Amino acid sequence: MKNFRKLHSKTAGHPEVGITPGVETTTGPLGQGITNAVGMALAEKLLATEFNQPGHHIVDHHTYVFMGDGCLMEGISHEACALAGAWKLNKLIALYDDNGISIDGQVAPWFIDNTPQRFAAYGWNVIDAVDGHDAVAVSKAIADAKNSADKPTLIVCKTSIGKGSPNRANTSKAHGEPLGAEEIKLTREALGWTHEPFVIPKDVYANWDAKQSGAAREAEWNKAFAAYKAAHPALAKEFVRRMKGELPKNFAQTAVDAVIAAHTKAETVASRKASQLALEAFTAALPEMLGGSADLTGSNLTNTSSTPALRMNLAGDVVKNDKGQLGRHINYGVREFGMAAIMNGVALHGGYIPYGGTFLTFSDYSRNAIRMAALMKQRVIHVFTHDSIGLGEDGPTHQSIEHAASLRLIPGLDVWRPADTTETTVAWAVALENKDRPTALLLSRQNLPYAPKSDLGEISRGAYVLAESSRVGIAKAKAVIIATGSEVQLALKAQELLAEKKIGVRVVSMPSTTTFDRQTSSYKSEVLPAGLPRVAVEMGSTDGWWKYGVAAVVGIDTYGESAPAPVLFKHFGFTAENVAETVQAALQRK
Ligand SMILES: Cc1ncc(C[n+]2csc(CCOP(=O)(O)OP(=O)(O)O)c2C)c(N)n1
Repeated sequence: MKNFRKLHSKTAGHPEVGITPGVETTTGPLGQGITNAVGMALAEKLLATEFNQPGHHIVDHHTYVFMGDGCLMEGISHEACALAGAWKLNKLIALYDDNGISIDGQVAPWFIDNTPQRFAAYGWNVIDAVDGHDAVAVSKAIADAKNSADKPTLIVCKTSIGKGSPNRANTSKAHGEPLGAEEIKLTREALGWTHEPFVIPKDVYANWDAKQSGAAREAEWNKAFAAYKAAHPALAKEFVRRMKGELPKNFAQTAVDAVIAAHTKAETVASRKASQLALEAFTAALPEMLGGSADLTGSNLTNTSSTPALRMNLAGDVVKNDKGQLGRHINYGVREFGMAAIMNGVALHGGYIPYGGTFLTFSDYSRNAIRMAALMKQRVIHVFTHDSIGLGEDGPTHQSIEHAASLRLIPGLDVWRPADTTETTVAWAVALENKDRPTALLLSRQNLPYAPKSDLGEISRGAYVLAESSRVGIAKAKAVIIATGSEVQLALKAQELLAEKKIGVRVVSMPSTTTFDRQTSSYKSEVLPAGLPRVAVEMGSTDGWWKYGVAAVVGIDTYGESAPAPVLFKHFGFTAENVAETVQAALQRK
């Protein structure tokens, strides 16, 4: 504690997972902790359903969460807690620090919700008016909560912020600022606390020291697991693999097979459909994949034949479908932010690789949870479809402009915008293999013709030479066109148009700038040779492209329009002719 908020200390300003032992999630952005907890409790319930056997309850724990007024004011708490009720997460126990104070002061003028009634309406068990300073009362409430057979429990703990401080208790001044020497003195007197700073009295230490009892509980579990392993060796092995987050040994082969199958079929489909085709293979091979969509399943195409919808019966048990399969595609409802932060909780718990879909434009709703996944190094995969003006008639509210560029700015997040079935399959494989980073897959609504390619090995490096100028009969390239996703087709057509004018260009497909940026400088300069002018083509903000030393960007820095996609492509200059002219202009300027 002496190092509180000092550089590289274990006691950061907000607790961070992976830095401080015992911290299970990084919290700080209010409302996401409770939402992570819902994800953790869901993971526990699903794992228990999958792995527990009669007489062997190896997955059997409660999920506890502390939350304050701030968490409950945040909209995301509504998204998450409504789902916790619907999913009957009876082993989720939330303790609400009901002190009536937030940073601006007494919350009464701006927070008048009847919280117990609100949670009862979500289908929660509510234990109201517990004295939060009375450990025995809280303990009794927790014991009661554990008896809840089919509902999560909210324990409303009435507390005073800064209890004991004569002048600061029950005021927002007790929230974050130090009490100061004089008030500390008065508080010590009021509480009768005579010990020196940082001295923990022996009896207090002994009461809080859980090393022995914890070790005993751990030994108990290890014994139970050994018995489980003896009775169910295959399941036990699979459980260990799943909890370690390791892919099955044959995954690399599964991925190669899926990529080659996509390449061989060379289908013309939307990349969202290509994603579903890849998912069909990967969800069959990976029982840990836990899918979902924020009420856009038919648009995001996140479901497959091995991922039926997750459903609970009235008792709260996960039910099997008529084929005997357990549900593992989640209808999150229209709750993008909730979905993203619940997926973080699922990933943190372990045992599952969560993925979920919505339209790319609504990634903004999820954005802070995506950022948290990156900060926490969690493998969470976002399926963002309808990735550009190519969605057409729905218009500017739904057409992503700045989203690809802004997602690429999140450190530690991989962003893929694949051009066809093969690139989409590679993107999925890399996302699944990237154990310690989240991924956003940006996918088209509209069909994309297959981009013929000779080498599949370099796609996973984020960018590769898709078509040398020799493809169109010209020995030497004078320029490079860099394109992503749906615009790779434009680049190939522009290459043909330029060939008619005896101008050779190389087409580089760059499905993942974030992945390409991590490659060696020699690979980068192989793909983007020095001296050749570069033109980037992407239906989105031009900002991010200048770092690749481009001479021009065919992009879009305004909002889109509502019209059929082909009309919009022409209107905004996404034609092969315009790309070719832009390259010619760049060559003339050289
Ligand atoms: C999303 C988000 N918005 C704002 C903040 C800044 N903030 C930190 S604590 C707080 C008030 C929290 O009030 P409450 O939960 O009642 O905590 P208490 O004052 O009782 O400690 C705010 C606004 C934050 N951490 N996260």
